[in-house]
Amino acid sequence: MAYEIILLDFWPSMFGMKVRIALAEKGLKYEHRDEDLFNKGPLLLEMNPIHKKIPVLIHNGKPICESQIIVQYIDEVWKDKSPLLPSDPYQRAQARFWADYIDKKKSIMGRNLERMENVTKENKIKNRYVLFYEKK
Ligand SMILES: N[C@@H](CCC(=O)N[C@@H](CS)C(=O)NCC(=O)O)C(=O)O
Repeated sequence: MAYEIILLDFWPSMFGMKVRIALAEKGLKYEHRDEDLFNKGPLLLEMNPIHKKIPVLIHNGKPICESQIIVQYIDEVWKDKSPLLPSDPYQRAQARFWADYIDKKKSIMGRNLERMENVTKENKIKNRYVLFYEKK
């Protein structure tokens, strides 16, 4: 079966997880493709030529990049199913604040781990997620 939605992802990614939660909340079926971030596939490079990062949502062949933008897109396209944000503008602002806060924390964590020395390429990405969960 050909899916109209494809998610280019990397399973431990918190950015990808955010998109997976949004898709699950909406009850959408999609094809999940795990990318090797050390050897990026041609589809990822074609669909996200600017950042070359996951997650990328491909909807009817068209790419949407950046997790916050993807979540917003999902909410707008499937607006009749389980709204992702509260209807009250103040509550919506609060929800957006915490989403932004978590994104910034994730980015800082990623950068710090990139700077770590004596870490092999293969272990770098594994350590990133192990350290994150140990710190929680
Ligand atoms: N701001 C982006 C961040 C995405 C991101 O950092 N993705 C990481 C995996 S968690 C990635 O693809 N890294 C590959 C690279 O930096 O080359 C978003 O919210 O989607």
